[in-house]
Amino acid sequence: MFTRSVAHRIPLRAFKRWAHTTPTMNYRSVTEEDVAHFAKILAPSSVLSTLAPVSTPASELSIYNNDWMNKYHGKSTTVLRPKTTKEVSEIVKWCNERRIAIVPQGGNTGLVGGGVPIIDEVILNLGNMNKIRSFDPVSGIIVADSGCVLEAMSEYLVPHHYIMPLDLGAKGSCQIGGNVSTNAGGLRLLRYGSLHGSVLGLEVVLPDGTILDQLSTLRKDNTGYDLKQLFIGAEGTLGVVTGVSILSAPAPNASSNVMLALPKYENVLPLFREVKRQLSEILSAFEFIDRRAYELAVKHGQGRALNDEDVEGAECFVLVETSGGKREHDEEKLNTLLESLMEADEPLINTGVLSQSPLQFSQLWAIREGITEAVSKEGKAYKYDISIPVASFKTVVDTTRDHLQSKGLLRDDAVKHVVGYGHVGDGNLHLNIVAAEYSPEIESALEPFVYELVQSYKGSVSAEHGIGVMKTHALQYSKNATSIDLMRRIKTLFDPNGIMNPGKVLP
Ligand code: FAD
Ligand code: 2HG
Ligand code: ZN
Repeated sequence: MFTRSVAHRIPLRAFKRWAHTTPTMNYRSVTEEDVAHFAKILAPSSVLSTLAPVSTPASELSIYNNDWMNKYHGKSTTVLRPKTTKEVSEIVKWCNERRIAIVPQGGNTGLVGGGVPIIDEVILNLGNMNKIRSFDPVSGIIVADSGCVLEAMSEYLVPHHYIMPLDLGAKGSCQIGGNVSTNAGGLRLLRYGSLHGSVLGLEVVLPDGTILDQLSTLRKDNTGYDLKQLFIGAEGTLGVVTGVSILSAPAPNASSNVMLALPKYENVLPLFREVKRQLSEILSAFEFIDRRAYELAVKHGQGRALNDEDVEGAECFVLVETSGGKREHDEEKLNTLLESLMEADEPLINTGVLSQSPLQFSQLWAIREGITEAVSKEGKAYKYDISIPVASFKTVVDTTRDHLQSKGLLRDDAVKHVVGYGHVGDGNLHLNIVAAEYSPEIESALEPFVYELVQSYKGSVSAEHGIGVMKTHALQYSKNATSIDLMRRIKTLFDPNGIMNPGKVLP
């Protein structure tokens, strides 16, 4: 059986200030009295605070105050790392009564600044809540603390022949509670669907400290409103997810992948159609990488470069994965597909590099999964995670590049690259603008330009990463006023004091 190789652990980058105007918020800062209280209800190792009586050095808080891209920075004095749901409840109740704002934080791999404070909110990091609570090998339902790291859950399932229904490049650090709270998509959505389908139940601490126990393990439950759905993708604005019940999937007996090199972007859609038609039930991923994104991945050592002759003349690449029940059957289907693609009168592909071993399988995946890391090694990334018609992926990348060129910003000391990659099967493009530095000039050239472009396709300004702090002003491009008003009323209903992750999601 093939298994995906262990993913790279994600280094959290060093602290650096970012000149960003911070809104003023009417919350009370944490005091020494609050810290003394937290120290009474939590184990000593669960309270980090620069304030007395704990007095942690500020440097120890920097990994919690700064996001993965080192783009968003908070100034929290206090990080709490509870071990139980009861502890979370007591913290939240105390904060609510005293109007202290809270940022729930998982693995801090989010790409929209949702998991770090805007000012000095308390950081409630779930990393110490990391136990699998139960697993049923018949149904495949796994119930876990929200702080379980995604990769650890996947490893737990291996001997039981199950896999998690989601997978992403950040698997070594992101937590299931963070995944649920962002409604993370990732590399398996094409096969297993979104978390709105696979999450069966949640345990959530509401903003007044009440524990909402909806940790159901039922596949079917039509008893009124499905409240858990509200927390999936709420980005910590409605409560703190402390437990997750999720349906895992039977592990495939055989997996394979192939990197296809395409002479032109226009071939992606016909190729997708043909691949779906021929592979049908064994197709498990169809990922897009444009030439520049591929080159960045290779430049920064992600995966193993393809041979020059396989890359020559390619405008873009598609990574196809198959997962099925019988190796011979799946290999036959994949080989037939490749032969028919290569032998066509007008071939849609130049070449295909088929993995021949588990190592090669993971090396091909590492090219795709490693682009995010490569981009951040290359420079400072402006990330637009958009849903648009697949046919317009290239136009959007090219139009953005042309726009930056017309502003005179496409140069080594400003915008170095404009790249596109993403999940073709889900209509999700990752448009990344890689700059030498974050600068107001580049940002104002990009926004609202990109959002208007997305709107012109009736697309979504956030396909899978969420709104966080980055896109609160852009929500209006994908949600109408009635929807935003309803969202606000739901927020007020759950969190009348507005303590839960203020400044995120809602404008
Ligand atoms: P955090 O970053 O800690 O938090 C994210 C948001 O969720 C914040 O708003 C936070 O307040 C909230 N939150 C976290 N935990 C809780 C909780 N227990 N209760 C309530 N709210 C909570 N995303 C994708 O969708 N698909 C991808 O393919 C993908 N690939 C990535 C690859 C890399 C290399 C990186 C760095 C990121 C990638 N991401 C991807 C983005 C990110 O990993 C996901 O959004 C992930 O789900 C965040 O999980 P986390 O535990 O790190 O959450
Ligand atoms: C991916 O699909 C992630 O690799 C990250 O969602 C996308 O880096 C990005 O912009
Ligand atoms: Zn993605």
